[in-house]
Amino acid sequence: MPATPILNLPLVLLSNRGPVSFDRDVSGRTVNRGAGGLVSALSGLAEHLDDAVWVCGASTEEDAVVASEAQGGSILVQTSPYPHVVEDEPDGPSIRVRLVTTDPAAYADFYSVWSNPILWFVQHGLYGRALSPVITLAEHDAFENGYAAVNRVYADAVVDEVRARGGKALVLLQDYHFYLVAERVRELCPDVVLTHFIHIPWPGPDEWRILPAGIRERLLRGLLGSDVVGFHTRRYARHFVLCAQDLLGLDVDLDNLLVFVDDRVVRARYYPISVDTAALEATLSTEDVAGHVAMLRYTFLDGERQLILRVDRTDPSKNVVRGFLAFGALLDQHPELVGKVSFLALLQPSRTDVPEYADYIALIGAVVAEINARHTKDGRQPIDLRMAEDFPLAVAAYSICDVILVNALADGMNLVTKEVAVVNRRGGVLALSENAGAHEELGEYAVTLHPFDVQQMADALYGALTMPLEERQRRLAAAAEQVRTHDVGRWLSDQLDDLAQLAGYL
Ligand code: GDG
Repeated sequence: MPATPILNLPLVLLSNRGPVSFDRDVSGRTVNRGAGGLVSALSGLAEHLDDAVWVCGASTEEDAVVASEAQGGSILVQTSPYPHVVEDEPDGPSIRVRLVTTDPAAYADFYSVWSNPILWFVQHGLYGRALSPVITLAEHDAFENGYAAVNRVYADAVVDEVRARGGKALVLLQDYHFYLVAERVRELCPDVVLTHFIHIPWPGPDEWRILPAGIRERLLRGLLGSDVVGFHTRRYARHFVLCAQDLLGLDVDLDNLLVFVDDRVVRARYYPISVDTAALEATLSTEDVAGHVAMLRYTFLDGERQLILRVDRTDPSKNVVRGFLAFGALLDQHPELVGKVSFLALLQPSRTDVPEYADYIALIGAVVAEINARHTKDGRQPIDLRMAEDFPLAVAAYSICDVILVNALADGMNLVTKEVAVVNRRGGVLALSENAGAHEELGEYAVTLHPFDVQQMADALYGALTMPLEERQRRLAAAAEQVRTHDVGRWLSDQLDDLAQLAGYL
């Protein structure tokens, strides 16, 4: 939990998805708590403070109704024992939430033109460059009237909340949707302490040159409105400082990760995000998970058989197709493994409105069908591909796999790797891309993958499957220890300690 002195400052959080969202069923309005370690860590922090508000996008129709009822203000949500809105004094942990609505056309340009396709693709190095991206007047307009306009609306909501607290607050901004917010908040509220944490990779200056100079400079200037820009790894933080030097011509101190802008110093820092280990262990011990474990063991692990697992969104950055090609090569080159090793892929369809993502799902299906046709033995197909959202099933599979395959082309951190390290009970091997942020922390316990080299990945999978059990267990225990001592609470408290120092509270 946070360093106590920072608690003297009110807190304003901003993220695209918030801690709760509203829906409607036959019984009336329902409140759902947001899932995931980030939401629980930040909610945990906000619930402990006297004065905190979470600004986020209205993501459902009912959210928009709630926002309009609140007339642009915030609502108070008591989060335990079940989430519900309260009018005055809560009798349990609570959090203030301000749901922001924006013009639907502007939001579409912000989200489905700039944030998800363009920024995500630039930052994960997904563009082939020969033919994409093509930046036309439509993209320029979408930047101005979508990304920049929506950022202004969110920044103004944050400014409103800061001013309501006397103009001095700790402001925590999250992710690539809001690169222009910090600059505007600082301009209007010069006494804030501002940090912006970025959950995805930050590439070097040459990748950013894909974007027009005027746009990339605005994005960087926007971020430099922060006091601290936080990343998962030292590599991304260095890239950010290099971008400030190379693309904006600013003075920097690369060793200490500092950028000198106007009369201020902006710090690039790295705080590797992590998982809520206690919550994960609790999920592991539920009956739901136990039922899945029994079924998975029965299906995949009778006798001497082994299981390779992957759990990912169907995002091209996760490199699912090359992962299957590597598995196909493994079976081609080691026919003795056919019938003995299965590959379970639990994939969650993602961003299917983006053409590249829809095409990618089709390609995954075709590659799996081809490998299964080539290597089916005794009626058993080597790859079991399941497209579904089922977190308990994922946790069950984490606990009994022999190898977790994480071969992302680029991945900010990759929480799946950390989750497997904590809950696996079978000496599971982490087969981990050198381009996943998690590799900086866990690479020494993993089998390293080169995500473009299918042959190297096939060899690495073979090495993982044939590694002596003792060695597997030794590596897994060390990885689990690293994650347990650096869980999501640590991610947050390290940031708050730094900010407390900056604000002169320690
Ligand atoms: C972004 C960055 C960074 C799995 N199956 C289901 C499900 N999961 C959970 C996993 C894990 C999470 O979803 C996925 O997290 P990742 O970190 O692997 O990947 P991204 O979604 O791309 O996350 C990433 C992260 O932000 C945090 O900063 O690590 O690099 O790209 O926790 O166990 N969740 C649900 N249903 C499932 O079926 N709801």
